[in-house]
Amino acid sequence: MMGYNLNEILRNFKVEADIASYGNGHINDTYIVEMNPKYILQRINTDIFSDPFDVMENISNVTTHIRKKTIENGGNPDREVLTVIHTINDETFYKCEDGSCFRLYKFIDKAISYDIVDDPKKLKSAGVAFGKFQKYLSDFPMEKLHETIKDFHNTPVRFEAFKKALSDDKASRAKDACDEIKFVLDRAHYCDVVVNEIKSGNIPLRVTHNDTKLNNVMLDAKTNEGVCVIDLDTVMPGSLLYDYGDALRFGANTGAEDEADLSKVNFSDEMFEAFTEGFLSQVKDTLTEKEKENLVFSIKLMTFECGMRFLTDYLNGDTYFKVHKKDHNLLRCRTQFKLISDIESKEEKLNKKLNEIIQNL
Ligand code: ADP
Ligand code: GN1
Ligand code: MG
Repeated sequence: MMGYNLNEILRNFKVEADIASYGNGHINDTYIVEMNPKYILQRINTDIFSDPFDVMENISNVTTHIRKKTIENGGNPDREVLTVIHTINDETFYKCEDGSCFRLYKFIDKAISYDIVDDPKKLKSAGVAFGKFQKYLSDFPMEKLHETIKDFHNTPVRFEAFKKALSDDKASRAKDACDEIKFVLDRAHYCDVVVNEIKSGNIPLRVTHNDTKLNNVMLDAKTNEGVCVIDLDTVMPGSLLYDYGDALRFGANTGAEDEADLSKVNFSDEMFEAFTEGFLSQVKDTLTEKEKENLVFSIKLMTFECGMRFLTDYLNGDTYFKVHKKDHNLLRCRTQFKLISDIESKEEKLNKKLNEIIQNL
């Protein structure tokens, strides 16, 4: 909240109320606006999203599309899709004199975004919500979307960034991450599997969310059903595998993403089943053979990519992800690599279970 007069900023949205920091996002600055009804005020991270206009145009178009589908299907558009509140000048965000950009959303009430769950029903609900999100956007004109972060899930490009961070070693930390660096280098062959299948046309591009962390979906506080998919900054053309793999990277972790005690970090078979059932129930009609073949691999890939990004940021001196403690990015990287080892040790079993689920869809 430092440095900004948030009430002053809010006046540009014709609202005035109490404001407090909110949520556990790693990217944007999020505040709750306490009034009736409530709102979410967010400062867009323009170091990461260099063109906020493009971001907000994507979000406006995508939410308009989902709103229409929600109404057609008898849902509640005020709750089941983000609502962007315009400024008094009818813009989708407000730009301050110093260049900071703020947006205002309707607050999704009586719903929870979880950082961790131990109830498979909740993860299944998240799966249904993320699957439905893709389904609703399956006829969205993909060419309308801006690429808000270039090469976001291009794992080979992420690998190059990692190698550069390693050779620059700006923060002199490479010596403290020898095992983690080796872990990445040993798995370099994971990087281009999905991008190559996309390039050769074997895996289709779809409109995807690209950041399907469990805390980017709101679940109903009473029923635990999925309510609304949020954090739409990275909605771009991508692979269904990115959304599936990333959601399980986070949601099937028995520990927190930054858990220091790695004995608490395991890949849960039960959560894997629950999410897979939920997600595939929504996308089963469009799923291709190549996508099916790579579902389990995609969990490894997305976990690898994310762990490598945390490690890259650690080596660069913590310039991307928000950090709240010493070696935070290294701790996060370690949990991801522990998950990968766990998945690698039971990949066959996971694929067998997956095939059973697919057969029963
Ligand atoms: P980041 O990109 O930093 O992750 P998010 O858009 O995910 O930012 O917002 C951070 C957190 O704020 C979310 O995990 C959620 O808990 C809360 N949040 C965001 N938008 C809303 C909303 N419209 N209604 C209720 N809570 C929200
Ligand atoms: C960031 O914004 P948030 O906290 O939902 C990141 C994701 C990572 C995730 C790791 C725009 O997600 O790509 O997977 O952290 N978002 C961006 O927790 O880089
Ligand atoms: Mg988020």
